[in-house]
Amino acid sequence: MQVRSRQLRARLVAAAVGLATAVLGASSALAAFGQPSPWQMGMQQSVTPVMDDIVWFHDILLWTISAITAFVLLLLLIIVVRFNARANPTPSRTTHNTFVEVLWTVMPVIILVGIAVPSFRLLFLQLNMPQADMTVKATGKQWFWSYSYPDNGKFEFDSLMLQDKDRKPDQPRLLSVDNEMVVPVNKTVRMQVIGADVIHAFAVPSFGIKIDAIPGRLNETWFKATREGVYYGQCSELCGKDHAFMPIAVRVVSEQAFAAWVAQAKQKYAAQDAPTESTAVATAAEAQQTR
Ligand SMILES: [Cu+2]
Repeated sequence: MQVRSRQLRARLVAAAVGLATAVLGASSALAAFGQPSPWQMGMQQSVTPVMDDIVWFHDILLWTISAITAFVLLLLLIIVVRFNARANPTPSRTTHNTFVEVLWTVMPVIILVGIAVPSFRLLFLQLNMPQADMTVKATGKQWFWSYSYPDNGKFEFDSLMLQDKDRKPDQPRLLSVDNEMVVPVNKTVRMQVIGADVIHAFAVPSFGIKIDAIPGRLNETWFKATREGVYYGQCSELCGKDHAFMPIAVRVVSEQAFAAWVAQAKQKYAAQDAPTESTAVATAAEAQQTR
């Protein structure tokens, strides 16, 4: 019997160790940049100064609210244990304590002001656009994104989610696209975002950006990616039946690679946008009909 219980204990320990390794292993999977990972805790890894600040602010707030919650719980427990009817049959008739009242008014004010200062600093960082090195315009459409690069030549292209059959093994499902948005590393990019049909939202978690794409209104935000790689985001405003299938993929590359991509993109997308012979004929025919 004793042997069996020892075996059982050994098995439980092994299971616990296994679980702990799995959890630790999963948290080390957090090292994956630009996309969510299984068993992820917390937010995606940051690659921009704004997201660094968001993560910092989030962590500070989490510690603050945890401390406040623990403190209130402690007070409640003390009251439950020490001042219940059995432990304290004749209650005190105190109704006032000026010191305590001042304390519980002033302390929250100090905490809120302490939170407000970094909060406004972060808002300012997000909303006050620094001198941009280049601009990318993203247009939300049902249900894909179009990108144009007004500073780099006249080209625009559509970016559609890859279907499973077209996906390579290293491309994440529901996030990979046929034509990625490409930007250079360590450059301040001004993002102009607009909707072509309904309201969408352009969001890339590792960049710390999320902004509505509204028809008839040009919204702006910015980011400065400090690390090369592919970063994924999704439309974050319910926009119709394929809302979940219009991902955003941003490839951050070196300046030289970006220049090479621009040169190639100009040709590739200009060729696609140029009217083909058949559409030209159709337009001519239409023009004649309306005459
Ligand atoms: Cu959308």
